[in-house]
Amino acid sequence: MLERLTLDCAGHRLPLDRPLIMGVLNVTPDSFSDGGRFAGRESAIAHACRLVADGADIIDVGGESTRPGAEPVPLDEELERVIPVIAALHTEVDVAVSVDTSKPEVMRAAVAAGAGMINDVNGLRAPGAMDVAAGSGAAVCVMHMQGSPRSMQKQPQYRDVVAEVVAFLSGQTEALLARGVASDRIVLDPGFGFGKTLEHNIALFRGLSALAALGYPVLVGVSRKSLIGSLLGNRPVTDRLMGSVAAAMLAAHAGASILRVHDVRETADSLAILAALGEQGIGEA
Ligand code: HH2
Repeated sequence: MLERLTLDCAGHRLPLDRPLIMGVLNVTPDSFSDGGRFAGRESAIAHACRLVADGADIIDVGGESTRPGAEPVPLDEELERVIPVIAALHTEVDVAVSVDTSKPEVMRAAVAAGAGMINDVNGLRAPGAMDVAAGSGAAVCVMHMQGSPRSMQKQPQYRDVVAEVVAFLSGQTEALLARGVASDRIVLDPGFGFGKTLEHNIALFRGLSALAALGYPVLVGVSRKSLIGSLLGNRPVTDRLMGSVAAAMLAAHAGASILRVHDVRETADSLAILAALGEQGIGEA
């Protein structure tokens, strides 16, 4: 189904013949599962190096929490949080660095500091975001979100969640292509937990193949999210590891190309088993 063999991250080409692991690096005081743990520059860089050693292919640096109810972070503050870390990682680690932002100014500065991917939970809807992303040379992950973090979980509503998410992502893809973005720079993400009820999330997960059918790599981010907690009888965020890894493996099996996770080592181990004992591995034995 996937038509492309590599993802172009500003010249750093990532292979797409196996699921890639995107390790989460939140340089925020308030992220839902690890807020404050890596907010200092030294601890952020040390954690990124640990994620790379554990098997991350991409490090996703975010300076603004997008958990339900989160307040927006002022531009200067977000720049101050993420740019020095991205600049340091550009020289210190040998994997692609992604910036998790919805602000065009942060996108531009992050790419100048060495980011090879722009990851926008707002799907490039901010004025100017589409043009900055298009002109950057970086890979672009376009995510679907209904509403904004402050209010998105209040009463999300869809007539057909899979069809509506696919239509939004395909429209944004057309707009990127029209601005001259090569198709090997585009990644699509249905946005689990962003303006979706548990039922919406389940429908989207089961409908991943409809999204993959657009022909672009699909990113899945379910790590430690409340959807996992709900499916396990309202488990706290500290006790969602096994559920997160199981969901990531199912996503990989359904064709996801990038898994955005906090627990890189456990995900990498599970992917190794999937590769060795999954259908292809047995056929090759
Ligand atoms: N989820 C989060 C943040 N960024 N980006 C993409 N493409 N897909 C996702 O599912 C996604 C994302 C939320 O997780 P986290 O970064 O751990 O939390 P917070 O937003 O509270 O910092």
